[in-house]
Amino acid sequence: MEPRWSYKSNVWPDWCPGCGNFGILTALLKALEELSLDPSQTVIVSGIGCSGKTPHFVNVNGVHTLHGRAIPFATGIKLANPGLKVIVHGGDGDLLGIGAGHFVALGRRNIDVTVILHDNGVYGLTKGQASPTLPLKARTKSLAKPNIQQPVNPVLLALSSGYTFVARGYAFDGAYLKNLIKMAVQHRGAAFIDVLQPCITFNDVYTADFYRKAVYKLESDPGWDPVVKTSEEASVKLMRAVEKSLEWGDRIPVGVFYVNPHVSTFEERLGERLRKYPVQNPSNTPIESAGKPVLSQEAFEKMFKEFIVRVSGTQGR
Ligand SMILES: Cc1ncc(C[n+]2csc(CCOP(=O)(O)OP(=O)(O)O)c2C)c(N)n1
Ligand code: SF4
Repeated sequence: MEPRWSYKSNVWPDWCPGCGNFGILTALLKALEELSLDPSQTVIVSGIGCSGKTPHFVNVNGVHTLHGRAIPFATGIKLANPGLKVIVHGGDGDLLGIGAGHFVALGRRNIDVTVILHDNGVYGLTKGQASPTLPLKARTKSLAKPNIQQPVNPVLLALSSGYTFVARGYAFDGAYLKNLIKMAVQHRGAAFIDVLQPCITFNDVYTADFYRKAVYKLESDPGWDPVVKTSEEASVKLMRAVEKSLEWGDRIPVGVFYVNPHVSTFEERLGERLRKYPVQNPSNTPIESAGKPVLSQEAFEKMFKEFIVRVSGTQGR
């Protein structure tokens, strides 16, 4: 069947030939097509970096934001219009360096947003500095001396931050990555995919050859089942996922580490506190009518006074 929409934009991807970002983009385009997501109801949000260019190459709504700020933008978009599908693309410098606090906050809140990490171990756009996922003592060709910092483990950080869908893929296994993206986007809650992405220009340690030898699929163990069936088994499944997340080196697992569909989303919790939120949220609340703000000056002042917090010692002023 012909796809309903064409998701590939006319902007030419200017990544280096052979970059793993191409694999991620292709998998994303295929996933959008197979899910037949309405482009007008889908938003891709990125930060800065080579990975940050992704929204330009996809024919859905897109925002290319500031370094480390893709998740706050995505949070605002989703909470203003909970009906949208929101997907974040970011590099490991973007999401786990300058944006690390926001990365944790999204998991803690379990907002229904998918985060796709282009994990290349370097700051690609700024010419190969060591990024948060490069191991201690690793020395890529762009570093004058071996890396002096400990790495962050993205899967472990996502699990401990509260993401309710956590997976890892590999940029050059497109069919497999496409399925992970589909599952993550369909998951209700904060979803995370760590994508191993060769940067052929600056990282000669984590090459396609390195990954080809090391990567194996979690489900090759017939006993592997990452899905939490009842809330009671959540901690057991989480601990198994944590254990697997520590595996790195000669053998690197890819696949779904953990899925917990039993946790409420931030949007649902907001709806319990603000009863009108599910039907009347910022996206469908008129703010102007016939060129005038809907809220009159008097109504604004009344509302403003209502929410003033009186601080003790100010004698009621
Ligand atoms: C506040 C701020 N600091 C620094 C920069 C410079 N800068 C641009 S891209 C980038 C790093 C991108 O690395 P990463 O997020 O790993 O993405 P990649 O390019 O590897 O995809 C940096 C530090 C910036 N744009 N804004
Ligand atoms: S610098 Fe690295 S990450 Fe950036 S486009 Fe080139 S190969 Fe890809």
